[in-house]
Amino acid sequence: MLKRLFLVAAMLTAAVAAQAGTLESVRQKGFVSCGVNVGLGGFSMPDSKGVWRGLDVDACRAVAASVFGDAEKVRYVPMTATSRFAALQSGEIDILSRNTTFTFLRDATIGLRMVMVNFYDGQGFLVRKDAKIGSLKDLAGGTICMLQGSTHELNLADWMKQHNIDFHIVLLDTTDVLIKTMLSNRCDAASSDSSNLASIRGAGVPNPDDFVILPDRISKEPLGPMVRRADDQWLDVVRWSMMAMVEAEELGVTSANADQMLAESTNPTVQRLLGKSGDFGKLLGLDNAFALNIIKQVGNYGEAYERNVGMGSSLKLDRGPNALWTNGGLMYAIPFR
Ligand SMILES: N[C@@H](CCC(=O)N[C@@H](CS)C(=O)NCC(=O)O)C(=O)O
Repeated sequence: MLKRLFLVAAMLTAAVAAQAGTLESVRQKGFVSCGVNVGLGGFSMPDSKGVWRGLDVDACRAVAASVFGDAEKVRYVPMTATSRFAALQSGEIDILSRNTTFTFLRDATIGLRMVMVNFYDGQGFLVRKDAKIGSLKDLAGGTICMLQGSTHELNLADWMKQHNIDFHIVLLDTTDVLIKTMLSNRCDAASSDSSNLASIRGAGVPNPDDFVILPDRISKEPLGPMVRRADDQWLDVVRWSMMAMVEAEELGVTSANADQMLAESTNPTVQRLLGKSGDFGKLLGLDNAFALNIIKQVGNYGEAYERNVGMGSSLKLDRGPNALWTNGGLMYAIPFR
């Protein structure tokens, strides 16, 4: 009995130690170490001045705003599709925010935890317009190029099995190589998350009008950040930082009106979100103004979407499934109460 109690106590101590983990170490080093894509327009890419921008970058900035009251306190660590998980497991990075798909196996077997979807996507296909291909089935027997270490290979294998259609699959290392191989006519199609293809079509090839994205979507690719397992406090910090951006959009709180809403809004949810009541920040080990800081410095989810991948960006993706649930989409904040 005593031994069992001791064991439980030891496990609890270990759990508490793990919980003290990342938030504390991030505070001590003074920045959030964020694993991002080496360069994917709209998601994570340095601009002409070397400033990182994108929807995945904004997830990192939101967490920095929560922890430090300063969205700039992030160090970006570029990751390839294959290096990303080990970097998070080893503690090299605190968050992996790199157009990463949530799947059962990634959640259950690699010591990591999915936080929250920040972009609902699906696997698509980019083809040359002059090939006059209308759908994936027209490509039967053709060569499809994609990146290794991604979800895409298995998705396509499943699809081929289901439809009894075969393709020749070529696996490549980086997006740059994928684009070059596509441009040299060695692939009939490039396959990836459709947002990825939009970014390649928009900025990766010399003439976007030479390429089209087929209407087929063969998979669900819910993208979002991951953290290490057994660090519930850090998981909460990252999850509720992102949730705050969606809740703010639902409530109509923006970077422009947040201060005014804090001063004037009589809506109890707005008051809790912005830290006027409820002590929600403290409950996460943060300042009660954590969400206010995010909204002022990074914006609500809709602002981040439009600026990075929506109408204010070169990608011009409509909200689609990433619209708020109140507008027929899937973005839905768990209530702040
Ligand atoms: N969402 C998928 C795909 C992520 C992915 O790595 N996509 C490639 C497609 S082009 C990419 O971003 N490559 C950038 C690079 O490594 O250069 C996953 O999590 O496996």
